[in-house]
Amino acid sequence: MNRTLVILKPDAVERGLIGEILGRFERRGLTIVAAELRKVSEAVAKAHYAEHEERPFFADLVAFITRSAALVMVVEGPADTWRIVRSMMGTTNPADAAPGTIRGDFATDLAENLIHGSDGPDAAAREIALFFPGLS
Ligand code: 3AN
Repeated sequence: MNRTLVILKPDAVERGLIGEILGRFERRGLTIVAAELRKVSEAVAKAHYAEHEERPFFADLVAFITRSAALVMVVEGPADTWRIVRSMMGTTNPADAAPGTIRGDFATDLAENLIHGSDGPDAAAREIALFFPGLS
């Protein structure tokens, strides 16, 4: 089996979109193997977004992901789960996201774009270990 990390960001939780988004993953045939509604700490947020440390939007990114509870979860499928999730998310900028994708259906803003999904197998392993260190 193959796993990836998904975060329903604070805007998704605030807007009451958890059920809508989880339902899409379930209907697609993916399994939620771990999930927790939690306020992400600043330290974990900075580690998670370390690749963006030098970017001008880094401080805003950390402030956004830590502002209220997020639903952090591990999603499992038979293969290439990270790619399935990323295609369901839509492009980073919702202005380019196709209708039928999560961002294409529910987001308009580049910062408040509802969802994070690991962008490859290495990132998935690193991010699962960061957010769910006890998960076997
Ligand atoms: P994705 O979330 O699609 O994996 P990343 O990892 O490139 O995209 O970016 C992480 C987050 O940083 C995005 N979800 C978005 O909220 C924010 N972000 C990316 N690029 C920009 C930008 N040019 N200006 C503001 N925020 C950005």
